[in-house]
Formats: sequence, structure tokens, C-alpha cells
Amino acid sequence: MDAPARASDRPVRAPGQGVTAGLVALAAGLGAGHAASALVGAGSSPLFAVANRVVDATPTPVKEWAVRSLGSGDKAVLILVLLAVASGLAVALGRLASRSLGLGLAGVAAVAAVCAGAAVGDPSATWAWVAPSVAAGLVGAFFLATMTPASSRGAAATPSGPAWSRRRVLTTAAGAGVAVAGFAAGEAVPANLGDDVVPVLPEPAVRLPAAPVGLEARGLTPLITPTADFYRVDTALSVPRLSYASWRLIVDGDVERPLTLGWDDLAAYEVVERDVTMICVSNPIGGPYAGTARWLGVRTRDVLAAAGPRATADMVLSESVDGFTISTPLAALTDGRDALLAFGMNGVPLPRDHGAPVRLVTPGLYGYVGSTKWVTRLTVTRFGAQSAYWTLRGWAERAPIKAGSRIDVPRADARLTAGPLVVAGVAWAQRIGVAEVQLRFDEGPWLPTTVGPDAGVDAWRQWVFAWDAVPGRYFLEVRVVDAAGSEQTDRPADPFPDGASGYHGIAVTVR
Ligand SMILES: Nc1nc2c(c(=O)[nH]1)N[C@H]1C(S)=C(S)[C@@H](COP(=O)(O)O)O[C@H]1N2
Ligand SMILES: [Mo]
Repeated sequence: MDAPARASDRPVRAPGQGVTAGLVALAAGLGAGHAASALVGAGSSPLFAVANRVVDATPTPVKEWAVRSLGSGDKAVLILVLLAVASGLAVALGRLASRSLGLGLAGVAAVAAVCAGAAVGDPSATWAWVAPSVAAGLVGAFFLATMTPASSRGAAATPSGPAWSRRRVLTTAAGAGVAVAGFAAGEAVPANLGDDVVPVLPEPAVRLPAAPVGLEARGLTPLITPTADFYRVDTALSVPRLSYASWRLIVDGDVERPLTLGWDDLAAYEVVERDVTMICVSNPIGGPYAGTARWLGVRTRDVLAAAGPRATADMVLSESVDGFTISTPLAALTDGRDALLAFGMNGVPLPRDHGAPVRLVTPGLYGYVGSTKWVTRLTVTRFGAQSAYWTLRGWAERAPIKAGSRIDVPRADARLTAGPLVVAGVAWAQRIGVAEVQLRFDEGPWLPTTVGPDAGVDAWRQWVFAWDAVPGRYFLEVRVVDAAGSEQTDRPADPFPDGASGYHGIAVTVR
């Protein structure tokens, strides 16, 4: 019987323990790194830094495929995939550490170094951006060392006690606590600690009348989209966090007098309120990437006039804090449409997701050519001289919003009960205004609908149609007629490269 002797010769293997040690170290490390990133810069959080570099390195067709097939969930999917990869790596390092703690810790250092490299690879990074990865590495190493059995540190190989000793349970709980608290702190703590006081919004020179209400009372799409329901589209994996006190807007390029404005300088311009419908160029027919808000801000026209654009200029390249760029015709920012440097949305300071502290809002243009969030620079230039982020990826240089309309009620493929029914939705024809909205059944004649209150040419209008439905299958289509008498085109077009067109139609069954 030589088995017992052999058993005591074997190194103590604790693969299960290695797995938990690795995962706890990963969670605690990422949490600590995320907390540290709040002090340094949102993009410096190890996980997000790596994710951002993955996005940078992804070829455009793959990105477009991801956005098409995953929609706005594309970022969540990327983060989950990265977490899965990181977990696999953590398990491997945990197992390695249970054989040789030194090798395990070397692995942690290597991973932290990769994260630090990803962080400093960010266009807005400073050297301080390595700090969150260093913090993550140190905290991860601490938990890995604490939870790795003594045997792998060269101590006597004693058969381990119960796999889940009291100490181990406590350490795991502590690691989970660091992870949760770290992520919570990272999200809660503003950049530039202490000075992120959200100012009281300045009053507009002329208040708009209270937003007209009407059709939403009947459960239809509201005229003003509640901020919580307003779509969000951007390339930012972690939402930039800018403080009002340190925010600056540089106005430069082909101008007589380059300017640098702080928050107080901006708020000193005449403040205006505008109801504007914003739409994403990737919005498919009938799609959800459209919303109307009451924006508060100052006119880009006034700010640009202070800088004095030169006569040769025809474009403004706006830049956000994360390096994203948008090109907008100079004319659209200086004509009477009141394009805004907006800081209020639906009565409150612009939320971070929608570009706090200041964003552009250009009525009549798709978001990617007029509505830069987290804006920090306006460079007056020419279309021939510079190109913006999405233009470089094949989307149109100029993209006015195409007139369109949508059926929101009933839903496509709804099964309805015969009798009086409501068909309703929204329609838009920015810069011109909605005159009529028409509905047809099974390609029959176009029927008039009742349009809702008018919040100005740049806001959509609700429409409603009272339908006395008898049993059958129906195909409903809608179109808008603008105030100049032009009908919405029926020509189907995909969102790429300058916005979708064609009628929105739905099939329903009435029984
Ligand atoms: N900084 C920045 N601004 C941006 C974008 C972006 O990716 N980064 N996306 C643009 C696009 S494509 C659209 S449709 C609108 C969306 O604004 P919202 O997220 O507030 O709805 O923001 C625009 N501004
Ligand atoms: Mo967009």
C-alpha cells in the first residue's frame, strides 16, 4: 500500500479554490480600477479602456453589422464578451497561482499592464490614466494572494481543510464588496472632485408657452418625449463625465477672434428655448431613434458671430471631449433656425447621457451632422479641408432629416376587436412644418387624419385617425404632407448613407 505516501508527496491541488481566487481578484480589481477612474477620467477604467481600444480596432463593416444586429445593445454585448474573456483569464491565473503564487501574480501584473496601455491609448488620456489599472492590479494581486492556499507559497503541503473556511468566505465577501462599492463609487463620484456643482439654469429671454398637450392623454406617443424615454446613440462606451467648472468651449479655425468660453461666459449669451425633434440617421422606417425635447441653450449663431467666421468658411467641425467629431454646414449654425449650444433638456440640466454639460442641437439635421454631445470645440473650417467621424466611415457629408411619419398605435401584427379603434402616431417635416398626415388602407385612397398641436416647424406632430373597424386583414400606411405641399416620398431607402425613406406600413387583423 503506497498510495497514502504518494498522496502526501503530491502538491496540494485546489483547483476550485484557484477558480474563486481568480474571480474574486478580478471583480475586486475591476471595481477598484473603476473607482479610481472617477478621479482620473471616465475612459481610464480598465474594462472600458480595453473595450474602447477594441472598438477602435474593429473594422467599420463589423461595427455596422454589430449596430444593425444588436442595436443599442451593442455596447452591452461587447462589455459582456470582454467580461467573459476576463473571467476565463482570471480562472486560469487563479489556477496558476494555486501552483505558483509568483507566476499568478506575474500574470496579474501583465494583465494590468495591458489595461494601462489601453488607457493611455485613448486620445484624451494623460499619464495619470495608468493609475486605475495600477490600482486594479494591486487590489487584484492582494485578493489573489490572500485567497491562494499556503501550499503554493512553498509552505508544507498539508491536505487542505474544508474548502470554504470562515476566512475564505469573509475574503470572498470583501472582494465582492470592493467590486460593488468600486463600481458604485466610480459612477457616483464626479470628475474633478468637488467642483461638479450643477448650476441653476439661466432663464430664457422669452419662455415658450407650456408644451401643448392633447393626444397623449389617450395613450399616444407624447409630443415632448420624456427624457427617460429619449433614445441615446453615441460611440461612447463610458459616458463622459465633465464638470461645469472646468468645461471649456474653444472656438477656433477660420475666425477673426478665437474664443475660449467657460460656463459663465456661455450662460451670458441670450438664452432661448426651442422644441426640436432629433432623429438618428440610422433610424429605420417606423423605428424608435427619434424624440422631441424642449431644449434650453444659447444660439450657435451668437457665439460664432463673436468669433467672426471668415468668408471662406462653410463648415464647423465640432468635437466632443472624447475626440468624436461632427461636421455641420456653417449656414445651418448661423441662419435663423436657432441651432443651439444646449444645456437644458425638458426643464432640467442636460443629463450626462445626452451630452452634459453642453451639446449642440441643430434643427433639421440628423444627429450625426449637427448634435455633438459633450462638445468642447467648434473649429470653423471648410468641407474640403476636414471630415468628421461618420463621414470618414462613408455616411453622407450633408444629411438633412427626411420628412417622415410613423404609426405607433396599433402595433404591427396586432389582433384587434371590431368596433371603434384609434390609429395614431407622429409625423415630421423639419424646417418646413407638417401640414397634413394621411392614412390609407390596402393601398386605397389617402384619408385625412387629425393632426395634434403645433410646436413649431422643427418639432414632430401627433396625428390620430378614428377607425370604425370591421373584421378582416388590413395593411395600413401613413405619409406626411409638409407645409409647402410636398408629399413624403414612397421611395424605399436604407438608412445608409443619408437616412431611410419610404412609407411606414403595418399589417393588423380585426376580428
Ligand atoms: N460626442 C458625441 N456626440 C454625438 C454622437 C456621438 O457618438 N458622440 N452621436 C450623434 C448621433 S449619431 C445622434 S443620433 C445624436 C443622439 O443624441 P442623443 O443620444 O441625445 O439622443 O447624438 C449625436 N452626437
Ligand atoms: Mo445618429
